[in-house]
Amino acid sequence: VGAVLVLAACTPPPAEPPPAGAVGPSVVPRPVELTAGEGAPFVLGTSATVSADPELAGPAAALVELLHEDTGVAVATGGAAGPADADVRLTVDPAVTGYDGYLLHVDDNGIDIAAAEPSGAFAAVQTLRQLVPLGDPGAAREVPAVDVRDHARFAYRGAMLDVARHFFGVQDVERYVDDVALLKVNHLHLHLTDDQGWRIAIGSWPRLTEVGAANAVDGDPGGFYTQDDYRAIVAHAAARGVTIVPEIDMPGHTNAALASYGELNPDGRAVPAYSGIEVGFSTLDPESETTYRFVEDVLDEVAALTPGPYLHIGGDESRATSDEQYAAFVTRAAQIAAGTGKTVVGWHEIADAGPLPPGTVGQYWSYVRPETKGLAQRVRSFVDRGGRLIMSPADATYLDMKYDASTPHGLQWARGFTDLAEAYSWDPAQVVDGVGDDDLLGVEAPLWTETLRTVEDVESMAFPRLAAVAEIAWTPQQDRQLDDLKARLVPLGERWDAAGVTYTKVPQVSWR
Ligand code: TNX
Repeated sequence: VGAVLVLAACTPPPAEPPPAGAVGPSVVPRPVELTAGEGAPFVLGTSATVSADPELAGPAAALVELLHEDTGVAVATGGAAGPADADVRLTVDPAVTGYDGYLLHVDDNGIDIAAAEPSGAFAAVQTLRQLVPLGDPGAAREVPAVDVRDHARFAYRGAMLDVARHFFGVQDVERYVDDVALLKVNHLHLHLTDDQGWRIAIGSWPRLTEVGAANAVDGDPGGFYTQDDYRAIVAHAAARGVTIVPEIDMPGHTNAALASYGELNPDGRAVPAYSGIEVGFSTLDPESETTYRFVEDVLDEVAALTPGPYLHIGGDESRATSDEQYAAFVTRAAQIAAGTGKTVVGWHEIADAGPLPPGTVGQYWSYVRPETKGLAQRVRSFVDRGGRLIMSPADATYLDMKYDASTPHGLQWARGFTDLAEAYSWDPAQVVDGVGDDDLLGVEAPLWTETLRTVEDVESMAFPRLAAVAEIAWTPQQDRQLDDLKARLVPLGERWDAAGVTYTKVPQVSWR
């Protein structure tokens, strides 16, 4: 980190970016290897065809849909004279290595994508989209001849959306899935429950949404997902190669549940709904068997809706329980979660419980330079117990922090403003002493929504910073340079404009 910062500080200010059309192929996150080809470009005509090995039908379907959305060109599956004759050909190649690894070759004869797994082909689809020039809808485009060999640094590249403080409907969440998938983010963590709202219908505890979903921060309208809504989100995400990670936050951050059912409260009485933004005041009754029946019923239903491997049990900021009660609660809740067959994930505080199920993943949300005494040892305990870590340092990855004093929404508690440089200039393997690449599952950028009401608010906070965090999670550390990222954000910004994605034109980038 130090070296990157020093370099950035000594580098002269970036030159004006070249005019539109003159930039070479530009992709975010930066691929491991991208070589411009010598030959002629591929002319993507006013209609195009895609063929794929059966194992890659998912990414091929995504390409057909997205390429049409991006260009207005009619795109269909199959080739005129057979699969080999299609414009884009997706082939399984077991020799392609690395997390979500793929090869992408473009010449005047067509476009070839090779990957060992569907996840690699999904990544290739997003690279290809960024190589297709913008143009009038339906018009032919020249895709530059190029050779890409690429794979991710980390298996888990995440974004989190808090749908509890403010509710975001199915369409908004699906739009955010599409937004993050462009950046090869492959997990969307949904923070489904908090003090202000419970957002997922649970058949065995219906008052959670009958009562607990009505509210949001500032008394704004609430809302919730029926189980069918939730399945629709999961399916939409899967069609983009994105896994949904559901979070039920416990034992704190539970006022909405405590308002719905008196028997979950330590004194047996339901509390009023909460519309403020304080944290740390609520807790499920850690001494009551009813609580554990509740936890089991809820986690069973959520796990049944979840094809993905992870189940997040929260565990943050539980300041209304004693240390002993907290440890005992989390130990049991984690066991119940593991009993569903899922890998347990929790905010890093759950390190204080134990024993945790083997493989439990901790999500680190302290700072890039940890301040809390003893934190490194607590965080390393996940690795010692056979689990791994997701890095979400709040002063770099919390997308709800203001960029600067001009940001209309957002908070500032995580060491003040977070500009593009701060979001980008850190190395996940240099945060916690003794935690290196092999101990990391990946990186996630959470977006808390106390101050955010609309999907435009969400996008303006996420972009461009999520592009920086996604690149940290994808691109080798030695290949990342802030000035280079800034140059590649210029054409990405034009893509966001064309797609109607709201982003913040941070002054550090020479947006066109
Ligand atoms: C801390 S980070 C929280 C959330 C807030 C967020 C606001 C964490 C695990 N908990 O409850 O929404 O700060 O930035």
